[in-house]
Amino acid sequence: NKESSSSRGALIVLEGLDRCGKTSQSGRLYKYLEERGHSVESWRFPDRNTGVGQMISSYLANQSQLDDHAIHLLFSANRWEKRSLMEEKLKSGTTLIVDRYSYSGVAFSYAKGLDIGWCKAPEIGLLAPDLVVYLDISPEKAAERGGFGDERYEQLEFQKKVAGSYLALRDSSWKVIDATLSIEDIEKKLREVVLDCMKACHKGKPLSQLWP
Ligand code: 2DT
Repeated sequence: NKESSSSRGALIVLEGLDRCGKTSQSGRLYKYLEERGHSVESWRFPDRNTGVGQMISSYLANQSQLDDHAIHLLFSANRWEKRSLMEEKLKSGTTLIVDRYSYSGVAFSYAKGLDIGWCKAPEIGLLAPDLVVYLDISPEKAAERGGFGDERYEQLEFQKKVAGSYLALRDSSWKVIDATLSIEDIEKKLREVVLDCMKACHKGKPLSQLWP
């Protein structure tokens, strides 16, 4: 029918501090949607598979040093190099579950002290998510979860600043889920907001661009 032939996928973004459970929840959500026959893909940023992604990866592993502005622009470029594929997928009806997006880009660089307007500028024109889910956990609680890893940024003091940045970025459209609930409860809440969003996109909610 007419509606299904023009229906598009949803751009769903998961954000939150390191160790908030984003990655395992996106995996569970992907499996759930896939098993129900939805066309869905699981994406993440940084996408470490591209040339830019490899530069980012070596920076995060402390194997290279870069000016804060330079690495910020690389993270943004890493989204720009995936933009056309992203649009193609969404328009052809595939829902994308994306682990981190422009909000991580701004939150981490702003936490270093860069100007927030400057941080947002290179993201203008990227596709705006249809849904942003924030998995909410305090930096202290996140740190208790077996500690952080060895990558740059994975330190309590810095994570506290990132939490502050996310607060500055959050708006009323974000769905905030308490990340200290059980895995199953989080999964259930996540499915609800995601299915609602997918329905709206199927019904013709237009794709839009950052920053709305
Ligand atoms: P993962 O541990 O999720 O792979 O993230 N980051 C991420 C930024 O500073 N800017 C960005 O634009 C993005 C997407 C967050 C690796 C680290 O990179 C940070 C944690």
